[in-house]
Amino acid sequence: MSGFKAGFLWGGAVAAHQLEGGWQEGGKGISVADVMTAGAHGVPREITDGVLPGKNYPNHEAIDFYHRYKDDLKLFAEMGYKCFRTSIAWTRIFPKGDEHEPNEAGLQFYDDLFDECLKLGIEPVITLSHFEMPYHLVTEYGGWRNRKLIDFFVRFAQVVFTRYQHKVKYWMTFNEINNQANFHEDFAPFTNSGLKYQPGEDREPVMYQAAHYELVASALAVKAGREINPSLQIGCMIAMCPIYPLTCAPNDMMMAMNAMHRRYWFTDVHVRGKYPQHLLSYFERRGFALDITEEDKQALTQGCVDYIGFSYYMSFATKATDDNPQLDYDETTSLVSNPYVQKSDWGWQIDPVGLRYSLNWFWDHYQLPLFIVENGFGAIDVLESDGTVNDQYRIDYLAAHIKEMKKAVVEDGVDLMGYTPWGCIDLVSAGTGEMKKRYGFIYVDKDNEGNGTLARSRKKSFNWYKEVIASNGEKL
Ligand code: P53
Repeated sequence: MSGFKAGFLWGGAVAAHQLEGGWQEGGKGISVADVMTAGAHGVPREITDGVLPGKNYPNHEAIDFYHRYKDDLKLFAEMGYKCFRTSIAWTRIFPKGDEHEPNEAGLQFYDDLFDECLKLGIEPVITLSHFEMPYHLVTEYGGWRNRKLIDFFVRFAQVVFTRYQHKVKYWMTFNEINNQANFHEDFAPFTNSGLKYQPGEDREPVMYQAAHYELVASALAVKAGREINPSLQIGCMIAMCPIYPLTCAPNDMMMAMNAMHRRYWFTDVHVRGKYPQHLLSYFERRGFALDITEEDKQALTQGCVDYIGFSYYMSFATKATDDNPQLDYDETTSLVSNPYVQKSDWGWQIDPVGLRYSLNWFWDHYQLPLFIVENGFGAIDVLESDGTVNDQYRIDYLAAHIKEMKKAVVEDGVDLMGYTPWGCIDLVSAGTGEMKKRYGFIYVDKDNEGNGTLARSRKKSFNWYKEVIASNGEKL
């Protein structure tokens, strides 16, 4: 008896913009992912003003899943997937985002994709907005700084809930909505919310305003989804990097608590339908006058999520410093390296125990079913001349995390719905735009410059994960 419940959702996760390609096919509009170039570890992706000639935009072709999904899904079925998490590219359904009528070719593509999944016994798990909002909403409306986006998003949600209600049961609204707590860098505000800042602009209140509109949009979407079909399960999606105090000095502990407040209040609003008092007090202290209406507050209480989906890759650590007497957390300056854990080649701290801690943290706070919808190891893989990839390091990473996940379920009693490792087939990295940062059980022949045959091959981890699923997590 492994402790994972019957029907545990073993599977894999991806996002439309990172694997589909076909960026101009079937009437698709330009998304924010289509104007981001390839970067590298320490080299940010460039956000260009529209699509410019001569630049490398890795998401335009990605791994061509748009044309190859039938074969790729067969490989997922071979591993025994019970579910497959992907997103619906908003720009396939509403190419510009502000149209009144959806694009039928885009809707048909996802009908075909979901039918194919279901034929193979794989349940689709769908994110509505995964770093791929229409670029037109950025240029015309300023992204989520504009309240009008609430209506556009809710319309999109209603269209897809209605269309796919009998094919898709599990949904999430905004992917990693809390990444934008890191608002000093350009990446998270742009990918989460389509925010481009003016030089010298006070970024923080703009981020809170955008997040507020998203949370209202999420709540209205949840409410609409329930009215369309009460059997839909609609969750939120949080990027969980638990923040530890570097030492047991009391102020380090307080600093870590404040940091957790600053990164995870989004979950409070999604789950409880209202803002935590610590954040309202913070707005007051900082003098942030946000547009939060009585109607918004009402909407938030009516659209609480059914479950918490979250990603887990790493933990963070922080410490108090003398120049920060109020112990305010700033994600670009407050993090320190944890001497007790190793790091990946991209500097991500590897901490399997942190997953058990995170599961317990969510469960203690919210008592809602949890779903680990991303976890994985971005690494450089070598394709041997015989076509194999010996990714033992990936197996080690995932096995260590699954062991901790099992302890959280069996020993700690956490209610866990499923586990979908990230990038179950190699795809374009969100953070860097690289192909070289690989997560998959399936190798895709393509490099950072876009060269390669796009051929797929099974890595060593492919057969390993197949056994994990077949044994319901017993054989690690
Ligand atoms: P990449 C930062 C921190 C944690 C998760 O990331 C993150 C990010 C953004 O880079 O993103 C999630 O590709 C995201 C996926 C993404 C995956 O983690 O930068 O939901 O779209 O690909 C891995 O290595």
